[in-house]
Amino acid sequence: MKESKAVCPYCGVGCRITARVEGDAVREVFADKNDLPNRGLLCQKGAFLHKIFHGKERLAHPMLRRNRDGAHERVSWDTALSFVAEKIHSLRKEFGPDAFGFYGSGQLDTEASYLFTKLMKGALGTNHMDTNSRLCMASAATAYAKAFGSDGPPTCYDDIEEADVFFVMGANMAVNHPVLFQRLRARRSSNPATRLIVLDPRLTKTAEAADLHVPLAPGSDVAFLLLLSKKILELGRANADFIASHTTGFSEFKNLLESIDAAAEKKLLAVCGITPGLLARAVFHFEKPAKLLSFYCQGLNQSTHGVDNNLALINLHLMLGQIGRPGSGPFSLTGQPNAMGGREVGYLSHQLPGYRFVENAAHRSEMENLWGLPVGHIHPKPGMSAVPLFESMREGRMKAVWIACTNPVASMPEGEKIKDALRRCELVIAQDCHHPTETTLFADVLLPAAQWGEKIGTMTNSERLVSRSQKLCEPPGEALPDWQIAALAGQALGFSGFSFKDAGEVWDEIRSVTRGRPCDLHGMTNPRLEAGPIQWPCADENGPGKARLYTDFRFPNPDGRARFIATPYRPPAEWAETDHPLLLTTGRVYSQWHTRSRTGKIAELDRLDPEPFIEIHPSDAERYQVEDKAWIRLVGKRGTCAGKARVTENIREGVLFMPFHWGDLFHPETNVNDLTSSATDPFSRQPELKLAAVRVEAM
Ligand SMILES: Nc1nc2c(c(=O)[nH]1)N[C@H]1C(S)=C(S)[C@@H](COP(=O)(O)OP(=O)(O)OC[C@H]3O[C@@H](n4cnc5c(=O)[nH]c(N)nc54)[C@H](O)[C@@H]3O)O[C@H]1N2
Ligand SMILES: Nc1nc2c(c(=O)[nH]1)N[C@H]1C(S)=C(S)[C@@H](COP(=O)(O)OP(=O)(O)OC[C@H]3O[C@@H](n4cnc5c(=O)[nH]c(N)nc54)[C@H](O)[C@@H]3O)O[C@H]1N2
Ligand code: SF4
Ligand SMILES: [Mo]
Repeated sequence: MKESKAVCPYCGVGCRITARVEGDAVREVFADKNDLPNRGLLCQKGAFLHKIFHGKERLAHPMLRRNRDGAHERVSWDTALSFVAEKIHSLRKEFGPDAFGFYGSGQLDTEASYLFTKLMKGALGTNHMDTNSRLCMASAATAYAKAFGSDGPPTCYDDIEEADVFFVMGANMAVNHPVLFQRLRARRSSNPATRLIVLDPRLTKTAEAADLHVPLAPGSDVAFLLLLSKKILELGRANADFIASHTTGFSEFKNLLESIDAAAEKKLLAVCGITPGLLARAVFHFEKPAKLLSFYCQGLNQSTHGVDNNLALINLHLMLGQIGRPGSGPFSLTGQPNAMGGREVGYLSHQLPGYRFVENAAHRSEMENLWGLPVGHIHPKPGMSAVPLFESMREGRMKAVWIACTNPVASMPEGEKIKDALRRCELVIAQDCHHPTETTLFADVLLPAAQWGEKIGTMTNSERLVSRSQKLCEPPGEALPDWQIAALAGQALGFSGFSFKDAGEVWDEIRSVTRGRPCDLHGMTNPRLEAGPIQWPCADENGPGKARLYTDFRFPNPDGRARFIATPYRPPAEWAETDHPLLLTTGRVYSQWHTRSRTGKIAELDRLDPEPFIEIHPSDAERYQVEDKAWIRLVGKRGTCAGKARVTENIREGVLFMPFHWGDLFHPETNVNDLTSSATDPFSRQPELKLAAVRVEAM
């Protein structure tokens, strides 16, 4: 039996795993107590990782369908990639650079994300490349950049052991970042003076563990944060020294808070759907100086005012001076295992590697230099983000798309529109380790990817910790690591700069393009990463990484200061009305991962939550004659969706909750994204997946 180290491929906690391998079989996985960041802990999804190799429906060979009515036939890699290259060149020649786009994933490792970025934005000179991070981290990344001058969480997990008050907003950590939440619980039991405040329309497992749960109405976070900040200001708790020395924009923020008179306060409380008493109980926890650590995720990000939600929370931290010191800071929880690494190498349509931006002329010229491209080759405008990318396919403008490591037919809002988009596309390429998925069914070309454990790859977790995963076993058939598929594609398209002998060589190039940047990976040589994970920035090959950012209170904005950005309350894109009187919000359960292509095939996990359900408050159940465990249909403005009713007092009256795990391969009527909306945040372009108006019908 051999032991090898890997990183869990599910959530952004980024747990390190030791795998016991016998021959080519992964026998068991466990966590070593000396390994960071999880110190011996794993959740159930991580603990059953050895079972993902037994899953059925693996895609093991390249497959091609030359016409849509025919079946996929097995072909060689050469045939598949020459077919793809020829088609892409001819479509671009005929219809221009908008004819081809790429849609990737925060589950690709950094090596693959980088090479696809280099292929699209560098070699092909198009920024029409986006990823599922647009549905996930875009609002958080945009807000960090607006406030501090750069993306990147300033905090680290060790802050948990230093914090006094935990403020968890729009995140169900007990379910979605379980190992981190265990650490938070441990801190609370060893130090009972610490406080946990949870803001969520549902009494989640996370909220159950809290000192105070505020069951605010969906979409009301800015309203709540304005009220909270106003009361804290009135208590005289603003940190005047910090504000004067290290920030700009406080007077506008203060004016906004002071403009909230008694009538406006009443209105904002009504928006939140909470009593003044509940607000007072929240304010109480801020009366004395305390180290404040805030965790937040999709409850804030997936909104038409997702950036405002983030900024409103950052404003609170700046006002209290709660950043850059141990135990404090606004900590954006990363969803996917490598949504951080992908951003570091510029995989969203407005980014370039090294936290550079497409719109910045100096950044473009630096990348042209590093990539050996002619001056002016990189397109100066951000490409289409996820929603418009698929919209342009539906409108017939984009003719070809390459989809890697994501299942947009099940995970994008308005699933039916995504299907239409793929039907209208002349060429759909899907790179996945499974087939069928809701998306691969629409593909002309299927490219088999090696999955976790079958390849070497590097990922960055929520706390900027960069971790290398080892190869544990061989991939099935002809499946290849994603980075290698990107490299072969670059070669097939006729570009230089795409031959690499191994993943380590790709990593060395990534180190060089992040050198001197905020997310500096230069010091992380391959041998160092083989020995263990390191946090960025790490400039020096012999120096350590950095646990916390902004400890000197200098921010990467040109004036070195952090910015207050005043955020008035704005209502969501849609709201309950006569025909659609209930508000649906969506999310996750503990045992399933997204569209279930892995967790749905592991019996031990699947049986914990085997079918789609809809949480509904007893009063609403009575009003609409819904019985517990009965199948009900939700009718929204864009479609319908069915699930089993769960009548529970754990959800606000007027609000429903349904997880998005069960796409239409499970059942043609269970995709909750047939109901969700494509309305997006004006700054981050992240869609409002957390709110749709619906009515209930019996089935
Ligand atoms: N088990 C499991 N773990 C996962 C994943 C998974 O699929 N399964 N996915 C990973 C990924 S990619 C991500 S992005 C993260 C997501 O992690 P989370 O963001 O924690 O997950 P969600 O369940 O989508 O949403 C969190 C909470 O937001 C609440 N919410 C809804 N609307 C609002 C609102 O307007 N305001 C507030 N304050 N709260 C609101 C919901 O009730 C829900 O409890 O999880 C990661 N971890
Ligand atoms: N209603 C609603 N919708 C949502 C959300 C929500 O909260 N509510 N959350 C959004 C968020 S935050 C996210 S992150 C997305 C996630 O949505 P998706 O990314 O679409 O979901 P996954 O099921 O993780 O899809 C990953 C795909 O990659 C494949 N895969 C796994 N490993 C590999 C690999 O190593 N290489 C390759 N090439 N393929 C691999 C899997 O088989 C699977 O088909 O969903 C979004 N959609
Ligand atoms: S907490 Fe996240 S990273 Fe850790 S084992 Fe569970 S799913 Fe994997
Ligand atoms: Mo996500």
